[in-house]
Amino acid sequence: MNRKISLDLFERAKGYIPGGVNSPVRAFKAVGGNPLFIKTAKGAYLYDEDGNGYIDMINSWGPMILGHAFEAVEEAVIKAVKDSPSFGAPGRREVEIAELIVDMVPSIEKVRMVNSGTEATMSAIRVARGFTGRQKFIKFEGCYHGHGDAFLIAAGSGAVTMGTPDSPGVTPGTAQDTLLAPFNNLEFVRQLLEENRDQVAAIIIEPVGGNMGCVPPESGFLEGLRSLCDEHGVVLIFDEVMTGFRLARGGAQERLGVTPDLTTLGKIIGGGFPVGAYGGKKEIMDFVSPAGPVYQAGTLSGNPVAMAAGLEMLRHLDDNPGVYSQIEKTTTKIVDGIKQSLNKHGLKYTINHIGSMYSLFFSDQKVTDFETAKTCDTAKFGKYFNSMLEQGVYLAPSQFESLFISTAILQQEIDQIVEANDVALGGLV
Ligand code: KE4
Repeated sequence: MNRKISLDLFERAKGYIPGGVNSPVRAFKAVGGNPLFIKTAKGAYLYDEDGNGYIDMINSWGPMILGHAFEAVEEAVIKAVKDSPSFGAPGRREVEIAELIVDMVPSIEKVRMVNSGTEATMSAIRVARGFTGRQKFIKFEGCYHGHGDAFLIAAGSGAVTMGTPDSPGVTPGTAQDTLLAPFNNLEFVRQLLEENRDQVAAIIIEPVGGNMGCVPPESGFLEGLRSLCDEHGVVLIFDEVMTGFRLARGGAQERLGVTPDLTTLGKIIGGGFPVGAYGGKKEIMDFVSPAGPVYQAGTLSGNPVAMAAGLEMLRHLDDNPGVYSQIEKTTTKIVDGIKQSLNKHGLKYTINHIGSMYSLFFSDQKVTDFETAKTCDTAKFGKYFNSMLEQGVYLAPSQFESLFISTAILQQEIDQIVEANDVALGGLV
């Protein structure tokens, strides 16, 4: 494929933007090659500046669940922008989307809109600390909650599981309050809570891991976290930035039947616009300013155009629950096709799949946490990724990302995706 314009744009970008991109994973560093600069997208397809078309399996990292340029969302945005893009004052749509989120997500009684998933998780931790008066919180290795300092923490060395900074610029003072545990390891969490009795404000988790590749919780794990949080007076936070409104109308918490105290949201909630949110129990959320003492603010929070996009997307999902069975069936057909190719080529790679999320792991081990995810052959994944790209299928440019299926992917696209997988996997033998 000719990608000269993308290449020229990337060279220009590197002169003005760190790494030439506005978010690191987009630079294709994990897979080799150069990023595509996208000119337009419609339905299941992305089109780069050189006019090459690709079936989109990332869908903007989740938001484009209805495919690109969904007309009802587009119309709502065009209508809203004519009334001015921003007021910096309350608007009707903020009330309407809050009412709808409370109706759709089982655990949310009150919700605050912010501008990204990172803002949502940062704020949720702050309010959990303010509500409990405690400082520490537990996160899980391989779970990503945005780029807030408190989350950029690697597992500490040795028995003490106090975190260590995972990025320059994050201070030891910050890291000392972040405790790390392996995903799907309830016993480890039980011990952490015993060792830090009455010091832990919150446990934050992706109820289905998406940032180490797709890693569902093992049976009883989330239920066990719920019980431990009740026993220790700890706020259970489900980071549903990825899974919210994707795995079910009410997100992973509805699908898996475990109710958190707080939920963080993003991606789909904005219909493609920069929106995040955090919400949950009234008694906790009423600690948030100006109702309570925990400060949090945002110039463009509840922006009318972004609210119009998010409202239209959530309304469509709320009115069309068949979307969820449709994208689950589509994903199952794709996964079954890949499994047939793996068997055909004698490859022992493993696949994790839930709803409209899946990951093909280049490892013969069952992937249940970050340690097992790291056994993957990332060089082989890079070859596979680029072969798929050459065949017009746009995957996440990292082994440690989930894929997201949209309603715009129909039988024709399924057939092309499965065929491309067969060629790409065959090329690795
Ligand atoms: P944002 O700040 O990127 O809106 O959201 C951060 C975030 C929080 N929680 C979860 C579970 C997330 O997956 C994310 C962001 N997801 C990544 C995809 N792995 C966004 C893509 C990127 O960083 O460019």
